[in-house]
Amino acid sequence: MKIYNHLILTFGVALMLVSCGQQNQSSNGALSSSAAEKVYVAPGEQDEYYAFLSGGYSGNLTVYGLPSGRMFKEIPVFSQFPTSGYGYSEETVPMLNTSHGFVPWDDAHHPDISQTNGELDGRWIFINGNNTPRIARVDLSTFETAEIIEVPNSAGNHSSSFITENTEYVVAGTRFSVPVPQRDMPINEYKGNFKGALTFISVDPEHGHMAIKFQLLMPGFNYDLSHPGRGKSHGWFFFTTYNTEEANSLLEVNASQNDKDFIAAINWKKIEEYVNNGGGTKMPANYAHNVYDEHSHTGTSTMRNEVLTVDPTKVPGAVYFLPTPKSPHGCDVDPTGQYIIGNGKLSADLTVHSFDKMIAAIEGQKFDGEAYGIPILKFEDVLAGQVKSGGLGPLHTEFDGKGNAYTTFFISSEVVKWQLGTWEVIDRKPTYYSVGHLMIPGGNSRKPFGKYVVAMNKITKDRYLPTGPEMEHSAQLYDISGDKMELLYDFPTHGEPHYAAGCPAELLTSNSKKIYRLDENRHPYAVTSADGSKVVRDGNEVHVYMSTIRSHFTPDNIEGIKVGDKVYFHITNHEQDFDVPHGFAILGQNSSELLVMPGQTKTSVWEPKQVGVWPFYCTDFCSALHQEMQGYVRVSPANSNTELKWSLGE
Ligand code: K7E
Ligand code: CUA
Repeated sequence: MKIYNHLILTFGVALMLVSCGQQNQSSNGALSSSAAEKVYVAPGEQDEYYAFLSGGYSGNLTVYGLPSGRMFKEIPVFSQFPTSGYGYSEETVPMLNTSHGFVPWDDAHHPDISQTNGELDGRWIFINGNNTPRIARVDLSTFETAEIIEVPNSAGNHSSSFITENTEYVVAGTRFSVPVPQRDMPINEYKGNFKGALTFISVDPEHGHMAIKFQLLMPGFNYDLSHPGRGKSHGWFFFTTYNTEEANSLLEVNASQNDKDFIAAINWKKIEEYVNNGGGTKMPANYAHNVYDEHSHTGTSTMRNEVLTVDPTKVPGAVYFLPTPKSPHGCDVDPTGQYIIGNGKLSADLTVHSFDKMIAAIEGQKFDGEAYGIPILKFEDVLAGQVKSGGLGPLHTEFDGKGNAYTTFFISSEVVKWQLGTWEVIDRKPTYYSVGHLMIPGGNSRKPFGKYVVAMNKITKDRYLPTGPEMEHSAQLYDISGDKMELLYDFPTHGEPHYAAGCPAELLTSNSKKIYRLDENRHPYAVTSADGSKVVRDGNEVHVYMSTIRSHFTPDNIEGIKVGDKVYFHITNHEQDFDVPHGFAILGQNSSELLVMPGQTKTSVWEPKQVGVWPFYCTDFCSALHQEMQGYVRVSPANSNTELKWSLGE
């Protein structure tokens, strides 16, 4: 009970600090005019970096330019998106299929760009869905979601989606431990019975296709964040844990009892070898694997029914626990792969573990007991150093590649710059307010681009004109090219960005697709020439093979549709010029409009419920005669004999 009171007191004081801090910090005054020059990208000029910010509860990924903070695109990933028809068009509905049925939303936290030899290669970006555990792969030539794989035996897929240094694996770690396999059992029998699945998903080096290689069934802790080893520690993966108490109720108190939780160090190379030699246990599972094909412009969903699980105690030398104070959140590895930083969110100090010391302790067999058969190393044996930061509530750390680290502090609302090796604090700057993650382009690779850091703040309050009770979250851009950080700019963000990933613009611009080639379109309902347009009835299903070009639909008059029909509009955009989409909308459409890219085919289903003559039109202002880009569908009573016919220009 004493601890309980103490905690309440600590949180109370912390909360007071948050609110006082915010009131005092709001008058930071004007910045120097050189700050304005540093973020000004003149009309017609382009940004130096891309930044991909997770959308949190928007389920999507947003694309920004740095240093301007201009938003370029919202990429729909886990959420339906009427702007393009994603998750509404027949071709993209399968992308959101899961073992729980169609799930048109998720909570997306951590984007990570693919790497080769520990450096960003700009081919794909991965992102996790927390709520209904999924990992998505977005193609960085099209900026579209190319694949989504569901993660069975997982819950609150949070310590995800981080990749190894040659994109061998993307990991998905469970936040909540659950019964594995899922079953009906009393919640208070959690302790010792629930499991935490850490899933290693292999990535095909050529096509990027994902497949679950194995799931490590760990003790029933909460696995919060993770990062891969790199350089000397390549082959290992590190995960922070909290709730090593295995509490199942009032976690704010009951999961804060232990002075130290763990960072789990996983030698995935060793486990890979074990499973390649026939190790592991196949377990029935049920999960969806959804793949979008760029040539048929169509997604397909396949249900998988088996997963390979590994008991960590069966692979000696593969898994160790590193004691880490105190309910650590972020788990970050420096560019050399030597230091593993645990951000104990209830501690003021940062804990830095040494990879070399960890290996020496393992070789010396110096253990401090075990947890569920997994050896625990001694804190002092693996500790490289502690950063006496003077901040409160450390969450996440990034690196500039010049020997410095930058850590966010949620409670004291600041970014603290410190030096690797000396653990000395060099600089600190306030954030407005309550910062979560931060991002340096390439900051979690062997080669960071240490010019800017973006801080992603949880509370916006007075930074922008008020917009009622709900304010968008706010990011801040700092110049980190000098010894001291310089705050340059605030910009609003969409949803709730947790983490972000960034890269130099030229890594992506030369591969960015401009059109889909019509002669490569293999959609089964595509019309690749306007005279191929037709309307085909099959019972009460009607397929309209329609094409678009500035500024008409072919056909634009259709008769013979009846109430009770299910009408499939398959729209092929015949444009072969960059940035000329056409849209399609029809009155009473129960899904959404479609936005069809040049050379692409998309399908919208329409089930007319009322007799009449109903217009359709193009939703994207595509030419001076865009308003003329329209047509009519005549809908007759269900029992009528109106002849099916279609035309253009008659
Ligand atoms: Cu928001 Cu990485 Cu999900 Cu910390 S997590 S803030
Ligand atoms: Cu096509 Cu407007």
